[in-house]
Amino acid sequence: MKVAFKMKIKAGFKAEYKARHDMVWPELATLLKEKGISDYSIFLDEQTDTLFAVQRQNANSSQDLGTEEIVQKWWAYMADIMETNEDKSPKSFPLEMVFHLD
Ligand code: RM4
Repeated sequence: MKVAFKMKIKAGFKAEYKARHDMVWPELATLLKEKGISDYSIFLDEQTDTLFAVQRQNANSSQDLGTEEIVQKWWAYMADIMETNEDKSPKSFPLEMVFHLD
C-alpha cells in the first residue's frame, strides 16, 4: 500500500537535510526494508519548508517505528533541523490520497 505524510524542516536547512539523507544510516535503511517499507521518497516544498514523504508499506509506516532504537537515534540526530514532538520524533501528518494512476 502506498502512503504519504508531511513533516516540517527548519528554514534554511535543505542542504543539511539532503546531505544527512544522502548518508542515511545503513542500519536504519535495513530496518525500514525489513519492516516492509520500500520506494520511499521525500520531497521538499521550499516555499513552506514542508517535507512530503511517499512510501510503499506492508503494515507499518516509517513513522510507526518509534519503538525501534535506531529510529529513536535517527530522530534525535535529525531533531535539530526539523519540527519535532516532545520525544524528538518529527511532527508527521498523514496525507490522503486523492488520485492515483497505475
Ligand atoms: C526523515 C524522518 C523519517 C525517516 C526518514 C529516513 O527525516 O526522520 O521518520 O523515516 O528521515
